[in-house]
Amino acid sequence: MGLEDEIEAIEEEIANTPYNKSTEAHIGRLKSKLAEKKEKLENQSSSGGGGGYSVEKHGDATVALVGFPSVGKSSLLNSLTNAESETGSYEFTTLDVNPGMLNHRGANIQLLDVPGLIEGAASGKGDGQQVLAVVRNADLIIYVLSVFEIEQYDRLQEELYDINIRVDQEPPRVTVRPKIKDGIKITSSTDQDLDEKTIKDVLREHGYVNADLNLQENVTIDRLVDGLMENREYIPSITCVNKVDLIQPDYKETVDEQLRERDLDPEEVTFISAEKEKGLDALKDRIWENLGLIRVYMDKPGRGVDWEEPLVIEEGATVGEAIEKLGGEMEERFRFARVSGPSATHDEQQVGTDHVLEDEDVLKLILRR
Ligand SMILES: Nc1nc2c(ncn2[C@@H]2O[C@H](COP(=O)(O)OP(=O)(O)OP(=O)(O)O)[C@@H](O)[C@H]2O)c(=O)[nH]1
Ligand SMILES: [Mg+2]
Repeated sequence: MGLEDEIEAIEEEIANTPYNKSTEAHIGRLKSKLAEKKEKLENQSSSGGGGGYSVEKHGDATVALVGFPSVGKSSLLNSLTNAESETGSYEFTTLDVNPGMLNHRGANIQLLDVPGLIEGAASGKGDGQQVLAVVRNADLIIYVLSVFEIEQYDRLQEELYDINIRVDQEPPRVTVRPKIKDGIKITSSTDQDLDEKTIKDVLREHGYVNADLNLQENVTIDRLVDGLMENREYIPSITCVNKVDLIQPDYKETVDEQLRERDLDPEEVTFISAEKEKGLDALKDRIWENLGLIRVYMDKPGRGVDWEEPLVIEEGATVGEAIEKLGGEMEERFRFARVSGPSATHDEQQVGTDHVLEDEDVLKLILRR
């Protein structure tokens, strides 16, 4: 039996096994086996070459637009960035990943227009697997839905889950440390719904014989398996609904209802028209907010504060991390820094490398000669 057949057989068995206390450990073993076999298959096909759609990361962050064919991804990319992605009223216009750069609040955000992945892959007109692999590298996913096809959201979610992207999930708080003897020991900060046997069977299926497992959440089988696998990506998402220029105002309530059915709060969804360039500023702000970035304006010796091109770094970053991003010989020559703005108790506060910066701080580095 080939790997693909084995995977299919396991999937079928999982689907046909009712979940209850007496089958829990069995299902745990099956799901673990499935995860391991899928990883093996993935490694086989990626080492087999075949080119693919690798797009280099550029800028301060990378955002992937995902959606069915013809929902307006290319139109959106073109209206938000400097890119000129082909658009058309027929499907599968884009069969390669098109990058564009969006400059917003001083940050350079790389936007990737990912082709109509689903039908594209099914019809052989694009390589769905490889296209989706590009999405795995993104810092944020934008679901692009057309106003008349909100239900496509379900399918997009499934596709992303299948390629091991966990959208809007925190990584499981699971740590495992292999040992050389004494079997498997479990410590947990909370009560667990899973039986100890299930948890141990899952670990064994992943090849652990002796190990310390620490759980900081009440895990499900899926979360436990995810926590043990290294090929999962945890990426936040936002959703935008395009082509709103085509609906009558009274249809909006229907759309809202369809969103709510999918646990999407209409208030948190951005309604846009890529073609009529409506709602794009709101979308840019949402992108910025969900990337978790901050701007730090550098006060350069003799040149004053550069308000045009801030240093863009992750929320929670320290002065030390800012210096790292600046690169060069700053690190060795650093004596101390002066910070003004939201993170400072007063103007020009003297701080060290462990000071945590905030959005719109002004940073001056005092260096050794
Ligand atoms: N009315 C209206 N039409 C739009 C809007 N955005 C895109 N379109 C049209 O929808 C069609 C498809 O747009 P594309 O941008 O090519 O869609 P896509 O998602 O890139 O499609 P693929 O590349 O095939 O995956 C084109 O005819 C666009 O002109 C919009 O906001 N309103
Ligand atoms: Mg396109």
